[in-house]
Amino acid sequence: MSTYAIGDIQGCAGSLRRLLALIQPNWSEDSLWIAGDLVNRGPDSLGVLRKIKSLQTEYPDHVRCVLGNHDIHLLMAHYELTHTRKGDTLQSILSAPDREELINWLNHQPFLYREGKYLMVHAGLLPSWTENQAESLASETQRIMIKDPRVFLEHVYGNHPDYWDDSLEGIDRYRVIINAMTRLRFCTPQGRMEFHSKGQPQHAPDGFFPWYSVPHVRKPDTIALFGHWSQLGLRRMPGYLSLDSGCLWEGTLTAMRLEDNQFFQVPRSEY
Ligand SMILES: [Mn+2]
Repeated sequence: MSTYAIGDIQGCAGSLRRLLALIQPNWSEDSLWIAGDLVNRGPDSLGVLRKIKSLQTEYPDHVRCVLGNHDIHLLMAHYELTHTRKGDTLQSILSAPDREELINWLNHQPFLYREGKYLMVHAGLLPSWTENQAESLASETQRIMIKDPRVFLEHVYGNHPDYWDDSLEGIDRYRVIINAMTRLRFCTPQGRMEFHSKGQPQHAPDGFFPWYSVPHVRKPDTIALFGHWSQLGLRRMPGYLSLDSGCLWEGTLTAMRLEDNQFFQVPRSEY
């Protein structure tokens, strides 16, 4: 039984095909975990979304996926709450005959997946969150979003408040949860988030640190899997595994086998 964790695919359907051919999952026992940002910027967002949806539909207990910031951007574009931006490759999905089914499927993906000692999010976790709290905040947010995605997403964009407080309510509460789980790279030891810097972890703005390098209250034997940070790249650290090996940026697409930390890589492909 093997679990393969994959970082940001971002529409690189050809690389995904080659990676699946390389690892050849045995679907009766192996699992595939995907750390979000299935779509956008790469050449075939529609192909990736269809592939992962069909795999999860066929093997629901073996394919796990969390939402990333580009996936949220797609949902917002679908509900006409935002315009697509230069460089976006979402139009193929928005024009697809199966658009409604694809969006509905994406809408039902969680912000966090937890199994055993692993917690998978797209971007990060705040230092004051226990693993139980992070899991319950993620499912609370998902429940609210599923109820009425258009109304929920209309107010969810924004950088403030930029810190967590247990007493936060309403849209402020969900904005902090979603920003941490889908956009976070740098924060202060107190958990104040910064959203402008995308560079290498050593280039943190003054007073900020990579979120995984400040002390967290989570149990030390848990491992957070995340993507979102191509400048950080594939990196194994005590308690953390960074999975975005920059497929989109001339890098590679990586599957890390969690049981033995062996990794499998394919190069970026043009289709
Ligand atoms: Mn991302």
